[in-house]
Amino acid sequence: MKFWNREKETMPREELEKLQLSRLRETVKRVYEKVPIYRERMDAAGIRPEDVRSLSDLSRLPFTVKKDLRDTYPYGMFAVPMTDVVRLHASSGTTGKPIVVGYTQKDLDDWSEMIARQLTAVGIGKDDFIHVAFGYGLFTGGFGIHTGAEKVGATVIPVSTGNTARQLSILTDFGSTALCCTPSYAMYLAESAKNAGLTGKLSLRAGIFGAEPWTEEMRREIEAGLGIKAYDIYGLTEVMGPGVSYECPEQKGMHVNEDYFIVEVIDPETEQPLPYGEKGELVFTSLCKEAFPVVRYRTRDIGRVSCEKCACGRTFVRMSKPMGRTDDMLIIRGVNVFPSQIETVLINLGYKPNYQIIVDRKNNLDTFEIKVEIGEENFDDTVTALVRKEKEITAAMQSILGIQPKITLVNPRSIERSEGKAKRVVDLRHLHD
Ligand code: DLL
Repeated sequence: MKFWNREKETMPREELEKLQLSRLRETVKRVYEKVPIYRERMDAAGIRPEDVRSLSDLSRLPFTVKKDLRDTYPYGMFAVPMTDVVRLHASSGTTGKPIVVGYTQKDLDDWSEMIARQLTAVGIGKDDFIHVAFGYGLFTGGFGIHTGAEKVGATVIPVSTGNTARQLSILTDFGSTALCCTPSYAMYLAESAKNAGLTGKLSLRAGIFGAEPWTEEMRREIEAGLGIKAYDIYGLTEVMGPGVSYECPEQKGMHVNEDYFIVEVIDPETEQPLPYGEKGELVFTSLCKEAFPVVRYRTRDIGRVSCEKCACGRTFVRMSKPMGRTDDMLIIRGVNVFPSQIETVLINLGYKPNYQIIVDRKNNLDTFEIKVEIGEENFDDTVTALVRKEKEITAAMQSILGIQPKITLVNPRSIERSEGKAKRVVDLRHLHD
């Protein structure tokens, strides 16, 4: 088993919790002194930094939510002077202002350490050519992975997104051995490689994918399509970017970098902490961040955390793949629907995960359509065969979702491919409000 930092990654729990507590106390003290919104909230809750005496006191601190970051746009939650900030990233909200986060040089060093941990864990190092097809820019994916990849001494190819034909020639000519991008773009690259007759001709052997939900079924598709092992990585701009948690070769959840973050699980309705093992909203507190510390940041991501021992030897807890976001979940005619359920059904029936969900409202009733792309091989199918397929998908969806969508089969390659995060859902209901 390979480790970038064995001492930290396998730290006995007791020692780790001691370290977490001292770092938590420092963080809380710093935000109280430097960031007005934290001080106001803590004063209102009647808690002072010195009241944090054990890790369980964390649950007495107020939550931080995305709106707080918007309300203090752009730099209102920074805890160091701008002269110490060496980089900014931002997350583009679909509505309103983006949120802006900053990093000191130490923050960037810590971030690359976290990426280096995963790369090393999955056997990517000096000998590798890492093809980074995450976007470089305000999005954290490109630069985040980049510096960690340099840290392990790999040859980094900063391709960024776009121009799939060029991506394919770089993959081929430069001999990329590892690929980092969104899972939906990895699928598209696999499909494009196949169409270009490149299947089996690439040197790729591993990939690290994240930034959007993807199912185990999708993992198998990517692995088969590109002939690689595919690993998951999780993170979010507000908390840091990619690398908050990472999959090890056991692939039974993502290890949270617990010397840098504390993860809690809460009931999103009651806001009460839940024991590890139960499903709920993930909440993160940073322990080392200087420029943009976060205390109890509510991610809206729904998942589970397991503290069972991992066979890899890491003592960090593992989080499940986020099962969707509280704000991604669709409520259609009163039924909760997650796009990941739809993806699972389609792949299990032998379709590629090229689909789009369209929700609208007619005569005060929700309409629910799923466009599903057929494969090239079905292009010449008879109408009867296609109708049979639609019926089969409809029945499978009905049994899993508990609600019946209208299934529309569409031509191969007619659903727009994404270079970054896929846009699976078109919800038009707000137009009628
Ligand atoms: O997506 C950071 C990132 C870049 C992660 C590259 C991994 C790789 P945001 O754009 O702020 O940051 O989006 C964060 O994306 O709250 C999750 O809902 C979702 N997400 C991120 N990673 C995963 C994953 C980046 N592995 C939001 N599985 C998060 C499922 C993920 N969802």
